[in-house]
Amino acid sequence: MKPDKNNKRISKFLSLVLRHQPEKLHLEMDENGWVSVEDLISKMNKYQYKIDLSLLENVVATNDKKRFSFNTDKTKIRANQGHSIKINLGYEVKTPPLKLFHGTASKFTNSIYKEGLKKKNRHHVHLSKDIETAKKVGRRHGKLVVFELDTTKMVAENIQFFESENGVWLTDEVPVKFLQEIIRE
Ligand code: HQG
Repeated sequence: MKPDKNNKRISKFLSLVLRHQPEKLHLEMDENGWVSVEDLISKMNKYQYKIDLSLLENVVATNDKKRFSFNTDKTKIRANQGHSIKINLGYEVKTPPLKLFHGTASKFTNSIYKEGLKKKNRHHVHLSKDIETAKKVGRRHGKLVVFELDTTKMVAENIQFFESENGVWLTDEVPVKFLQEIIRE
């Protein structure tokens, strides 16, 4: 298998166990989402994934969306965002850029216009800093629709934002009144 293909396969598996199902590998995860690197490597090797620390470092460093981080001494690893399991990422409330975007699909917009953006099975609603990223995120789901958010009004109403380690903006929900549709393909 080509190295980049193998990296992708490992990255997908890491997303699964670090965001959604640590129990699949019987990994112990702390309340901030960290698991032991040593334990992860040893259990992945027992589960059809041939991996050592240098390959894991390579997967983390080359991941297209910087999905994972090590702690400073590289004894622990976690996913930066995107979890469905309950953990506390410990991100601090931060003032967002003036505009943020959310890419989605046309099949969801009836419901979005009724109830606003909801976090569904993730921890937060995910928002993009630029339109191009929002387009990519939205196209994963179907025919693209992009919303622009008026973050100034949202902050004025005490809605909190967080920025993940890899530059994704997160919030709990976005009521309809803050959404403006800017693209429908
Ligand atoms: C939609 C990827 C109906 C929402 C990306 C989205 C991102 C509603 C879908 C990250 C709704 C959930 C997250 C409502 C929201 N009614 N549908 N009221 N409110 N939705 O995948 O934002 O590759 O959980 O619009 O890059 O698409 O995983 O969220 O379409 O950063 O690292 O429900 O996932 O990163 O879909 O993507 P998702 P998302 P990774």
